[in-house]
Amino acid sequence: MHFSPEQLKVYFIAGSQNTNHDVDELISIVEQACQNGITMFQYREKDSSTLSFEDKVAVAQKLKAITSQYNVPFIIDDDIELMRAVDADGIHVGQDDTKIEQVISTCSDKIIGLSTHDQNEVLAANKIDGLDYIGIGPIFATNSKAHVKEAIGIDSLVNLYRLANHPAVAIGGIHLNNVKEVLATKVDGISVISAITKTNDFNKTISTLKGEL
Ligand code: TZP
Ligand code: MG
Repeated sequence: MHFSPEQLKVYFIAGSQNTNHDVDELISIVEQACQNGITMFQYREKDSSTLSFEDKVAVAQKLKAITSQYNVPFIIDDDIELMRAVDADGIHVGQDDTKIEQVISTCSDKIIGLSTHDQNEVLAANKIDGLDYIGIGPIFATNSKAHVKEAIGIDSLVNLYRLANHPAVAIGGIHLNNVKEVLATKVDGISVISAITKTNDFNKTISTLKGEL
């Protein structure tokens, strides 16, 4: 799938560890998120995940069948083998994951994303040709990621986004009560786990994350 920065607007991330290891619940949430307007989805099976590679392939195939109906790019977190097994649309890696150079050299046909946290990481990302977007965060404190780095806050987001020469998505602790501050920075998109996995009103939550409400 061709990448466009518009696809970053509401970038939903989830794996079975975010639904108490209930895969059916995960699939149902992704379907409702797609129906209500997410623009990108990342399957992130990490932290306390208990799925085998074969399990992940089976789940990823089901998720991709859903996202593709809605033209939502299907991204895999840090697993080139899984991405190839299901022919996902892209891959996202963090600084301690598969090396971005390896991703760039082997996945140039795919959408490629990289997480960044500080000025050095953003400046290093600026030099990477073939990188489609960066994540900047965590913006606020979050419980959704193990070994999460320190929250950087809105002012640092503004500074890092100004330095960045790739499109960027803000991530970490973004909820309906603070998303307006993040949208005001004019970053390309908002990325969330729990704001969507824990919502009971998908339409309101996703519209608010888009800045429509
Ligand atoms: N990377 C940095 S913070 C984070 C990830 C995957 C977790 C975001 O989850 P939430 O629930 O939106 O704070
Ligand atoms: Mg590419």
